[in-house]
Amino acid sequence: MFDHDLQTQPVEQRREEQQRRLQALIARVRDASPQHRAQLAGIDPQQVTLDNLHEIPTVGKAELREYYPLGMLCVDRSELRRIHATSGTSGRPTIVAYTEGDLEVFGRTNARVLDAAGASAGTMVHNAYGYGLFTGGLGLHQGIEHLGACTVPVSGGQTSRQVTLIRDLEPEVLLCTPSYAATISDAMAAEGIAPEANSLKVGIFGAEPWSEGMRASLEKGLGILARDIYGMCELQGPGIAFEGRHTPGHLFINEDFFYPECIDPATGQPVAEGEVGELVFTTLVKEAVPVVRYRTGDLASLQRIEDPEGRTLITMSRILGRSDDMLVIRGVNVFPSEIEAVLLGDDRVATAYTLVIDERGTMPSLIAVTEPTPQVSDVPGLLKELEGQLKERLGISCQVVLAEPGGLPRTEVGKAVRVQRWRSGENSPFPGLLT
Ligand code: DLL
Repeated sequence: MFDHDLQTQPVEQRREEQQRRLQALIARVRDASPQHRAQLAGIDPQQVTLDNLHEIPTVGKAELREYYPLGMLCVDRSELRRIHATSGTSGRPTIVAYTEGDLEVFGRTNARVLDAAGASAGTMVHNAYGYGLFTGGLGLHQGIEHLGACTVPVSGGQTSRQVTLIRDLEPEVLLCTPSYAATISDAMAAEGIAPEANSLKVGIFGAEPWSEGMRASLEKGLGILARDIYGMCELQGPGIAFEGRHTPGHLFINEDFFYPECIDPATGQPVAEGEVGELVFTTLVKEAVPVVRYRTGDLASLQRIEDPEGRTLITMSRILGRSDDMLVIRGVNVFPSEIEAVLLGDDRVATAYTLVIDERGTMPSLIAVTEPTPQVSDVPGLLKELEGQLKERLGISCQVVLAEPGGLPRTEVGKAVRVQRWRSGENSPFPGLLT
């Protein structure tokens, strides 16, 4: 196991180190930037412990925006080695920066991710996460090099070239978003490459939500083991947490570098182990832009498990949703991942889908648009069955509509956009969708 001693050390021993790192972090950043000064005013680093950390105020995306671009920087500019940013749906992107030391941690934590999925020195890794300001491509690249494996730094897009490279270079590992993996899987099928005939053994997918239905579909379509990776730009990028080969559903958190808490998003109070709440992280060793108690907006639970491979790192569940992407349809909370789980659990429809919130009437209603696969013979029966399953799972009705095969947008670069709003007076978001 890569970094074996640190990944398997006794929990108490790690806790002592986390405690030391926490106090050193607070002492180091307290006066280092205007944001940290405001957040940590009056706090004595010696008094901060892992047990009372939750009394320190949190920070969130709003602060990162306020101190844009580098107002949270805690080192001299001359110490910076790289800049990354989130795409940002509107307005200013979030800028993050890395020192030499931060890049070393970036590589090391992502090497743990790759190792847990079965990669090692000598493995060839097809890296189709986007390169550039997005942290996915270069972050995992750093991990592959750290592990001593070989990178095919292809980035996203140009799917037919991706398929050619996979066929000709025979990599064992595929890295990309789950939605792009679905696009690659469809393109391989269209070229007549059977799942068992490709060289791929494992895919490490993340950067966007994906369900167990999507996992099953990717594992079947690509003939691989599909594993989850979690991260975010504000903390570092990829490499915060990862599933092991034997622990699907549980992501080990690199907690010696990223200390996790789970809080009730409404009250801010810690929730019990195993209970769902919002993840909050403190970057224990980050130098350039450290964050103390960063609210991620991501909902999950924390749990200690027995790892057959011996890791003692705490785990998080897969991301169950974001505190801000929950749809409220006629008073019912609906997470897009719930709908995905139903649609992708059915072999008769394709992995591409989009949700339309129909806001033309007095009350919004939900339409799921998907595509049939060639084996569907009874379309009305299929729609009725899917609508029944969705009603049972969501507690409200969701109409299901089929687009022409190939009619829905496929992800090529960036993250999948799964939810569209259809407002009064607008044309249907998809040709062929009922009006
Ligand atoms: O998406 C970093 C990353 C790159 C992670 C490659 C994994 C692989 P951001 O662009 O800042 O960073 O987006 C972070 O994406 O707060 C989650 O809401 C979501 N997200 C990331 N990974 C997962 C995942 C990268 N495995 C935001 N499951 C996070 C669900 C995820 N959501």
